[in-house]
Amino acid sequence: MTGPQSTGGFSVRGMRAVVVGGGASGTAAARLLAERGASVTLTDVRAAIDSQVALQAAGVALVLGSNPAALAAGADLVVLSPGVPITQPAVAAARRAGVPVIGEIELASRWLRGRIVAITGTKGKSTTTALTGRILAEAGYDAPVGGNIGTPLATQVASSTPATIHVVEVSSFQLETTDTFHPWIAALLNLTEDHLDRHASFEEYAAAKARVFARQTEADVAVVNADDARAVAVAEAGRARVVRFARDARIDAGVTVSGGWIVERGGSGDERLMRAGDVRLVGPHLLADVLAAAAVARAAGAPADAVAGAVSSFRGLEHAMEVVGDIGGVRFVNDSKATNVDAARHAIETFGPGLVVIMGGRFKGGDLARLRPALAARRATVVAIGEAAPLVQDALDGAATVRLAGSMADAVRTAADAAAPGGSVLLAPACASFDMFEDYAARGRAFKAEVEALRREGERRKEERRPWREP
Ligand code: UMA
Repeated sequence: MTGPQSTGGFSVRGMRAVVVGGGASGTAAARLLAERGASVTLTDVRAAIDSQVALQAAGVALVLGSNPAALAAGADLVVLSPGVPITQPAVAAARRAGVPVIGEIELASRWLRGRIVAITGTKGKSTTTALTGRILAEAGYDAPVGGNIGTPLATQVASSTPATIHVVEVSSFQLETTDTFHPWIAALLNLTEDHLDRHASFEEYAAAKARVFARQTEADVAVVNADDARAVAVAEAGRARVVRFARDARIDAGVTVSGGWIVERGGSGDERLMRAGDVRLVGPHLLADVLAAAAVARAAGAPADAVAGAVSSFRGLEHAMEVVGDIGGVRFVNDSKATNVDAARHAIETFGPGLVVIMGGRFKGGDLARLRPALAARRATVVAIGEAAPLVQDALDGAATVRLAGSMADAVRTAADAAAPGGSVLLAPACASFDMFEDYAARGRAFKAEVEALRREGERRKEERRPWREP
């Protein structure tokens, strides 16, 4: 077990720090830098940002409407929000001028006093991160959850103690701008094509993910999915002790399912952690997330009853295979988080015949045609939305009946019309949301609101059909 992450001597006192991006991450970074004595300027291409007033009150100067290259190039330190690519002109100018450029995760991690558990992978990060946090909390640890899941790591610095275990979801965007980031336990859940609109190639994306292990030593732990050969290769290239979890592959050691139990397999046999049937999440890919969280939490020292207690009471995250409701025998499921082709395929494979899938949005790359077998096997209907609708239609026509919809309201109604009782309507976009929504959460909420509107309409119609009676 290595000690806390803190690199101790890092100071920004008196430095001119420039933060690029004024969303959640940049705002938290700017506040932290100001608290630590830097002279901070935050820049955003938007003309106005939500945190404007709070930032000004914290002494942060704002440059809005553009990200001037000269501002970044004249700084002592540039801190990036994950949504800002390192190839962006102002950032590239800073790098050319020799200014250190780091991300908010890297910045925050330099000041943490506790240890870091980092969870990355193409899919399942948020579910695994949330569940790991719950298991560790159940085991009595101070284990705040943050990072890509929503709460910036920078907001955890002030309350970090040597006993804290920071459970951090890290994206490839965040890992790209790390340098000294050193997780005690790092997990790689899987590795498939994603974010190819931002990373130049799959290799570059995989290299960003591999950075989660880069600073680990023999005293650290690398948790990896034994069902994913590419992920295993990346984990094994690091120095940390590798701990496996597997839903399908046969493993000699690690966390897996055997005889209806989730077990930890070791030299002295299988230790039963909990009954697999007590997992409340929908879909085999979410079972893999449970195994990952159990493996991470066990490596951190959690006892079996903490795993069983936290997992059996966990009903999953909003927008991740979230069962929204049932209308006329049709189940509506919100998997707005399925923003790439593989995640959508996993979601689709969870269902039986007669499935209707709402798909589309802003295309991020990947091969949509890979969904054809799963859709054909379910005699599925696809309702295509957003910018990618023509791409979806071209890629899937023939394997599924494809219909087009101009809005989420239209999509939910078209999907409901196409579905038969006993069937399901699944929102699994395989695309990003930014063409129609602020983010995937807004898309998921829009889906749920439309399902609710549909349910109310149905009830109203039922009411109207009732024979009129004298009051
Ligand atoms: N901006 C610029 N210049 C640019 C690009 C963007 O000024 O060149 C500005 C935008 O105008 C905007 C701000 O930067 O105001 C947005 O920053 P951001 O995109 O980094 O978003 P944040 O609100 O800071 O949220 C980020 C993560 N967003 C992304 O990685 C895109 C959130 O992950 C994370 O929860 C949050 O930090 C806290 O850590 C979201 C996400 O979609 C959930 N992640 C991707 C995913 O999971 O697939 C990686």
